[in-house]
Amino acid sequence: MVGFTDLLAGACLLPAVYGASSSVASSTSSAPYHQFTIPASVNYGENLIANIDDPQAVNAQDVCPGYKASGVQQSAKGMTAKLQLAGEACNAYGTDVDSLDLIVEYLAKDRLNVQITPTHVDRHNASWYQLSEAVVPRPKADKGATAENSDFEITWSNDPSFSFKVTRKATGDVLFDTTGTKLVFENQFIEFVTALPQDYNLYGLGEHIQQLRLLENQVMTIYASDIGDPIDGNIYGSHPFYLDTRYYEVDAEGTHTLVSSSAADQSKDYVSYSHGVFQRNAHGQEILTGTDKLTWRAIGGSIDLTFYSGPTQPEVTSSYQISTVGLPAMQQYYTLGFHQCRWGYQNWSVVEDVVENFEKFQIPLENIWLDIDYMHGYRDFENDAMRFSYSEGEKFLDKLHASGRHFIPIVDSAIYIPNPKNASDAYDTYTRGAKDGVFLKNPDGSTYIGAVWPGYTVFPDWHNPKSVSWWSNELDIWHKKIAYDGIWIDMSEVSSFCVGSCGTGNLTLNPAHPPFSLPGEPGNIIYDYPEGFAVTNSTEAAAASAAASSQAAAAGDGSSGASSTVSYLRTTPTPGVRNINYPPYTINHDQTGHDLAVHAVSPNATHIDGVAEYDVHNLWGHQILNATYHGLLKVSPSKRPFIIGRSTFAGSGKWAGHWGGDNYSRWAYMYFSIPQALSFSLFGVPMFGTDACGFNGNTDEELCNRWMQMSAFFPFYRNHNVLSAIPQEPYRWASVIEASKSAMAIRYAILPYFYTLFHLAHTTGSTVMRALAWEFPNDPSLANVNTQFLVGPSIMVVPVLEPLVDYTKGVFPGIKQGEVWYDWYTQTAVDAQPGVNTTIPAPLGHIPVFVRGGSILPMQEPALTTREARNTPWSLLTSLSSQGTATGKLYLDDGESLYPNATLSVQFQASKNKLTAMARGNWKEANPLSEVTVLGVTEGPHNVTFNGQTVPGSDVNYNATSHVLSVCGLQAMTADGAFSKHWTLMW
Ligand code: MIG
Repeated sequence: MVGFTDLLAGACLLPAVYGASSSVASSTSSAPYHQFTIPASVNYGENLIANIDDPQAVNAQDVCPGYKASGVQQSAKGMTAKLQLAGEACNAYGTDVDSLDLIVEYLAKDRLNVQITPTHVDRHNASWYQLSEAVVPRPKADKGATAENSDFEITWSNDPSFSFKVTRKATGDVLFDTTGTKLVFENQFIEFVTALPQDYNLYGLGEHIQQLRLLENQVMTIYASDIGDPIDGNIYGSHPFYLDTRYYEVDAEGTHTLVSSSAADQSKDYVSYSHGVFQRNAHGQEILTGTDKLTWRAIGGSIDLTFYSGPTQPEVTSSYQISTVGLPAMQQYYTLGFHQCRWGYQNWSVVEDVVENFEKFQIPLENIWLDIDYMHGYRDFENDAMRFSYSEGEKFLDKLHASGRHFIPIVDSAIYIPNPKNASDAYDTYTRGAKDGVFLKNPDGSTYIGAVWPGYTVFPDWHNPKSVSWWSNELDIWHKKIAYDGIWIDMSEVSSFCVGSCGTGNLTLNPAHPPFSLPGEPGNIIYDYPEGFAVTNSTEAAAASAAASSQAAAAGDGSSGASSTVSYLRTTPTPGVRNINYPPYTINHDQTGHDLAVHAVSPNATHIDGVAEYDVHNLWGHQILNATYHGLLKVSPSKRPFIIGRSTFAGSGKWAGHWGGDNYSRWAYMYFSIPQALSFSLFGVPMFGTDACGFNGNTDEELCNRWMQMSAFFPFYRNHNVLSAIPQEPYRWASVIEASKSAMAIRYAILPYFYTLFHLAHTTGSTVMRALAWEFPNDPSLANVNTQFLVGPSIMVVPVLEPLVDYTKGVFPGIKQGEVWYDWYTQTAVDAQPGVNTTIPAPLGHIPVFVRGGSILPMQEPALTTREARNTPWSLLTSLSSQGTATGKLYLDDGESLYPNATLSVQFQASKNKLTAMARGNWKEANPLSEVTVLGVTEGPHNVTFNGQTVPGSDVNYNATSHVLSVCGLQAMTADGAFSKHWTLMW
C-alpha cells in the first residue's frame, strides 16, 4: 500500500493535515501551425434570424384559431378524439395541420400520457417529422391501468377552443391547464400554454447553467449547442422534463391550501406534492416561464406529454427513469476515484510527470485523461507517432494499470476527410466509414463536409444501420493499439466550425486550421483570473488586465458576425414546404444570429433515411453515446462501459455520464456546478461533475482549493483545464495539495457509500447528488436551496462559494422535526435552529461536511487508488437519530462486471444500543471490520459486546463530552470478512 492509512490515525476517520510542498513548473506551449486557416467568416451566419426579440413577431395565441375536438371516445383507459382546426389557418410560423389525433392514456396509477399528432402521418410525404420510437421509446404502460385507479384526472373542453386540464385527485389541485389558450400545431411550430400557480417551483428543462429553481420570465431554449457555458443559454444537452413541487398548508379538516415557498413560516406545518412532466420531443424547443404560465414551443415533432404523479421527487424521478428514459448505467468502482485531465498535455512524458507528481505528493489519482493533444492531426483513433507513440504508450499504460490506475482519452465526433491530392494523407477510419456510407449527406446526395479540429470533416450518420458497427470496430481496432479504459465523447452537438458544407470543393486544403485562434495562440492569450485574485495577487492581476486590454484593442471592437445590426431575417412560411435552415420561427438559440446552422452541422444535412438533421439534431449526441457504449462492449464484453459525454438527451444516462462542459475559472461557475448537477440527477444522469478549478480562464489557488474540495463530493470528480491556461493540477499549490487530500480522504473513505448509491440509482432510479428540498419535502424554505447539497440521504456538504472568506452559511434541514446533524470532523451534533441560515466556520482548506442522524455509513480506508482502498479493513460510521436509531446499506460486487455473478447486500440497523449487520449474497468480502464509531451516544456503555463476546475495554473509547463511542479492534472477530456472517454489536 502506498501509505495513506496514516490519515486514519486515531479511533475515527478524520482527515489529517498535510505538510507543505513545492510547486512544479510546466510548459503548455502549443505547436505552431503551417496550414491553411479556414476563414473566420464561414463560422457565422450572415443573418440575425428573427427570434423572440423580434418586435414584429406575431403572437400565435392572438392570431391562430385553435382546435375543436370531435368524435370523442372515452374508455376506462383514456380517450381519443379528432382535433380539427377551429377556424381559418393562421399559418403563423409554418403550415397549420388541420386534423390532429388526440390520444389520452392512463399508463399507470402514477402516469398519464397525452399525445397529439397529425392525423395520417405519411412518413415519406409528410412535412413534419415524428420522433422515432426506436431512438426515443415512448413511456411504458401498465396492463391494468385505468382512469379510475389513476392519481390523475384529465378533463377537456371545446370552449372557446380545445383545451385540457390535468388534476391531482388527492388534492384537487390542477397541475396542467391549457384552458383559455390556443393549441397551435404547424409543421414548423407547435405551441401550447399551461397555467401555473403564482411563485411556482419548477426544476429541470435542461441543459442550462442556471439556478436550481427556474426563474420566472425566462426564455429557456433547448437546442444542443457547442458553446462555453453561457448562463441561461442553451448548451449541450436536451432534457425536456420538469419537476413541479407545490407546498400546502393543511388545516385540521385536511383542506390543502397552496402556499408560496417564499412565505414559508417555520412555525407552521406544510406538506408538498411534486409531479413531473416530460415532453417527448427532440426538436428545437423554447419554454417561456411566465409569472403564472408556461408557454411551450417546438419547431417540429408532436406533443407527447407524460405526467408523473410522484407525489415526492424520488417517486417522480424513479418513475421517469423506470417507465420512460431508462435507468442509469452502473459505474465501475474505479470511476469514482479522482480524474485528472487537461487540454495541453504535450506528450507521454508530460503525462508521466503528472502521474508521478500525484505519487510524489501522495494525492489520490485514479484516472489520467488525454485531450485532443494525443491525436495525429486531430484524427480520432490515431495517436501522434512522435509525441504519443503506441510503443511508449504501451509502456506507460502497463505501469499505469499495474498501479491500479486508468486511462481515458477523448474521442471527437467529427471525422477527418483526407486530402484527395495527397496519397500519404489516407485515413483508414474515414475510408472504412465511407465504404459503408456512414457519413451525413447534403440534400443533393453529396457528402456533407463541415470543419472541426482537423480541418474539413465528415460526421457519422447514426441512422445508417452500419454506423454503430463501424464506430465500434474503430474503437476496437484502436484499443488494440492503446489499451484505454473508458471514453470521453466531445463535440457531439454535433459541432462544426462553419455554416453548411463548407468543405465541399475545398478538400485539397486539408488538413486545415480551424477558423479561429486556439487558446494560447496570438490574439487568444488567456489573461483571465477569478474574482479575488486581484486582491491576493494585485501586481499579477494588474499586469494581466493591462495585457488583456491591449489584446482586446488589437482585435478591434471584439464583436463578430451580425450582432451589431438589428435587421432581422424573417422567413415567410410556404404552405406544405418547410424551410429547415431558416424556420419561420427561430428559437432563441444562442449561437450568432440565432442561426441553427452556426457552430453545428447544418439543419439540412441529410440522413440515409432522408431525415433532415433539423428533425434529429438534439439526438446526435445521444446516439454517439449509444454507439460508444456498443463499441466498449465490443472491446470488453463483460465490463460496464465508462463514458462521459458532452451532448445528452433524455435517457443518455443509461449509457453515459456527463460533465458540465466549458465552464470558467470563476466563482459563479463553481456555484452553478451544484444546480447543474442536481438537474442531471432529475434527468437520470447521476454520473455528473464539472471541471474542478474551472476550464476557461486561469484559475487561482483559492478557487482551486475550494473547488477541489467541493467536487470531491460530486459523483464524477475531475479536474480539467483549457489549453494554455496556467496549470491547475491539485499539486500546483501547497494549500491545494492539503485541501484536496483532506477532501479526498473523506471521499475515498465513503466510496462504499457512493458505490451503493450508484447501485441504488441503477436499480431503482434514485439519485446520488440530492437537493435539500427532495430529502425534506415539507419545508418550503428549501425550495431553492442550491448552495449546499446532499450526497445520498446522509451526507450534507456546505461549500464556500466566494473568495476571501473564512466561513460559509447553510441551513440544517429537518431540525424542527428532530433531525440531528453531526459535524464530520468533530463528530458532534450541530446546534442549529430550524430555518436559520447558520454561519459555519470554513477557513481555506476546510469544507463543511455533515452527517445526518440516523445514518450508518459503510467505509473503508482512504488510499491513493480505489483498488487499494478496497483492500483495507471496514469501519462503520453510525450517527444516531434523536430516537437513537440509524440504518444504512451496502452493496458490493467485483466493481466492473456488467452482470456480476457474485454480489453482496448488507443492511445495517441500529436502535436501543444495538447495531446489526445482515448480509445477503455470494460476493466474498475478505477484509475484516476494524471499528465501529457511533455518534450521539448519550450514555457511556457498561459492556460492549460483538456477537455476544465482550470487547475488551482497551478497544472501547467513549467521550462523554462529544458523545462519540468508538469500538476498535474488531478485526480478530471478523477475520473471515466483515460481512461473512450476521453480527450484532451492543453497547
Ligand atoms: O472546443 O478538446 O468541452 O473539455 O478540452 C474545444 C478540447 C474542444 C471542448 C471540450 C473541452 C476540451 C476541448 N473541447
